[in-house]
Amino acid sequence: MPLEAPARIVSELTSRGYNAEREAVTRLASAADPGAALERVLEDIPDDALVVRTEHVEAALSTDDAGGSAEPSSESAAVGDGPTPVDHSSTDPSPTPSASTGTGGASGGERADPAPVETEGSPSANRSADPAQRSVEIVGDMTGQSTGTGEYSDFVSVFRDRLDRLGAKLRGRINHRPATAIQSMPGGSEVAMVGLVNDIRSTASGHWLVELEDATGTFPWLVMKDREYVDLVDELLCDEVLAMEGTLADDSGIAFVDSMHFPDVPRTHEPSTADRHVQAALISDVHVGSQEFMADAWNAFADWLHTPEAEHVEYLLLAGDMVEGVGVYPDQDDELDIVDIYEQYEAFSEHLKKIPGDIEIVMIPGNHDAVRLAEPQPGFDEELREIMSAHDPQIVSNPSMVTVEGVSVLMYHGVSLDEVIAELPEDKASYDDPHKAMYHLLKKRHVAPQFGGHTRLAPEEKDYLIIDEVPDIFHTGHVHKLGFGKYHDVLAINSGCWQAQTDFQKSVNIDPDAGFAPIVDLDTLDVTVQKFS
Ligand code: D5M
Ligand code: FE
Ligand code: ZN
Repeated sequence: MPLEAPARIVSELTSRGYNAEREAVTRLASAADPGAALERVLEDIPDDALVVRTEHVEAALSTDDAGGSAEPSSESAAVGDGPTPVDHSSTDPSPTPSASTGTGGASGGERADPAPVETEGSPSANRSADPAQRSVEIVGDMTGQSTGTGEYSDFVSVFRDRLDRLGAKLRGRINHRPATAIQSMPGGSEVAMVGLVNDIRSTASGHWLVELEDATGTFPWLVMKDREYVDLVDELLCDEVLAMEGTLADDSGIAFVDSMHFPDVPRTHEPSTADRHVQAALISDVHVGSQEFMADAWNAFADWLHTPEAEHVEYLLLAGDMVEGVGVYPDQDDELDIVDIYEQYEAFSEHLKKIPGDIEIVMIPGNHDAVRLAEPQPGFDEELREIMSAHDPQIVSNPSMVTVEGVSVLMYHGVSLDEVIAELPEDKASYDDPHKAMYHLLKKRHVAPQFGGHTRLAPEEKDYLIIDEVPDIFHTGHVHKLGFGKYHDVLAINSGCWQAQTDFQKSVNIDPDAGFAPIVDLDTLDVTVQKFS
């Protein structure tokens, strides 16, 4: 087995019961014959050592002939907010030769003492920062909390909860009345209502009729085609919560809309940032088990995480579709590399082990994963957790709010993005700009507003899909396109995927962004994109 890749060295050491310092791995990787160097290190290492340290490698290499090597490289595009200046056209990154000096110059960071070694995950490559500085808090994980039985009453509760909680964000802004009260007000009155969108249809004369529903009943609102806000009708989805203000018609049977209000992210929103320079990689859609899974790109990513350049990447957030699954789409079997779902997770776990053991991993399931399809999706069951336990990832529900060193990240797989993109005009939401589709979910303060389309919703006592607190970062995947930008200062990132184009995607012209890892600076919320394909 060629051992030049850091991740493979780490796996080899792990399989022999050792953790390793990052620099030790870097040195081994750049030895002329890493396999022989590793054997020599293990021959010489003291019997009680659990961690292969730089000095062990140095001692072994001083009697060995250390040669140069090629390190995997990646492209990076530094960007701030705004549209996505990712270079999609660039070709494969060429390896950057880096000579091993054998004197300690290769690794970044000024590490005085060896940092404590993470022992939970399999592989370990020391990040120089003190792991005690790390923190991950989870809010809204509904794993094990599901109470829904699919009864009609559950649907009633979930929509009542949605109207109550999203309505609360609107009621203070307008002088609203219940639907039944509006019906009995005199014609010509100024009226306002908070409700769920029940129906949207165009009238014979080209105006729009939007029916709003609240706990008392429904009321029709007419949006005139020549009003400036008619454009907003294009953005509406059924079952979202909004408020309308307007004037009652003479017979009080309808109101003419003067303004519309959305729960939205307040313009005053100021994101929190981490107190130190630390980064998170935000990825999704690995699709292990698919013939199109890009193992080489994944290995290059894992290798890169072992390099000094990635030293500040201390978190990996994975937004679903770990595996390809079975029976997700018709004829999917023809494209499977691994047909057994458990074996897919076992293979995924092996790929996860290549990620340095001192990176914290948080993951949620997606629609290809082996959990219920209806959202919210609970985190994986015990059996699957056990299969994926080697790296000790935190596994939470889809969606969940994950606060990393003070920066809140709303993780959601993103199935509703298909719906948003299908329903809204191209300039407002498209596969090419997936982050713009995400903006609409932020504006509606709900990750999957429309019930009964692509997105399957599980009725629960409460609506777990509401975006109650404004996140600092909104992270989705699913559409296999990379895009990011800011909406009212919330960073929206849709990560790409690790699966090359499937036959289905070819048939519908989806050209996936595969093999990219967006890296977020948690202290500035700036994004850089690393390319591994
Ligand atoms: O989703 C990847 C993207 O491709 C997402 O936008 C859905 C779409 N997709 C992929 N295959 C199909 C089929 N067979 N029908 C409809 N839409 C599809 P993913 O969740 O990774 O499959
Ligand atoms: Fe996917
Ligand atoms: Zn998906």
